[in-house]
Amino acid sequence: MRKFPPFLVFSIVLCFQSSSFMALKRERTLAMIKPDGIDGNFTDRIKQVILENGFIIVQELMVQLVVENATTFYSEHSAKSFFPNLVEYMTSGPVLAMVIEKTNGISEWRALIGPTDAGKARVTHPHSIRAMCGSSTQRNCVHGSDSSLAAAREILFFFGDISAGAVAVEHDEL
Ligand code: FUP
Repeated sequence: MRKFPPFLVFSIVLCFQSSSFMALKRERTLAMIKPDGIDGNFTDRIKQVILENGFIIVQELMVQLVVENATTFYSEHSAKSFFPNLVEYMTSGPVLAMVIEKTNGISEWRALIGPTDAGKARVTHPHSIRAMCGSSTQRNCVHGSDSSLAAAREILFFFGDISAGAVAVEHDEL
């Protein structure tokens, strides 16, 4: 039988282990139900989808964002023409922020929510959450972090740094 040099065998095993480890990484991400989702009474249905798809909800917080909060959260879009409308919408009512966790949770949650434009989502991703409860590009009902960097920043925003002016709202006050 042909013998392979030990360093080659070692490298192949290492590559295999690290790629399978990366593919099975448990991740936390930020899921948010936006004002139209809360207002339309979609909270329970969205949470049901989250749990049915194997996520656990680690933490949750219902908050009323103020302009400063929404401006910071969406700062990467601050130069865009839609930004003032986005901030107005995001401060128009309470949002429910959740830290959710699953293997490959960041991409899994993004896949579940569907495309940004809820109108298009209804055509191309009819089973997505945005197709279920969103109505446009702006009023798209839910948010999901798009990278591990964004997930870390956004989780910190709501669950580490939230003292910067947002008002926590009890569920039964709504
Ligand atoms: P997504 O990651 O799918 O939430 O989408 P983006 O980061 O591109 O956009 C963030 C938010 O900006 C969207 F959820 C809605 C809003 N938006 C608009 O209102 N108009 C646009 O043309 C694009 C985005």
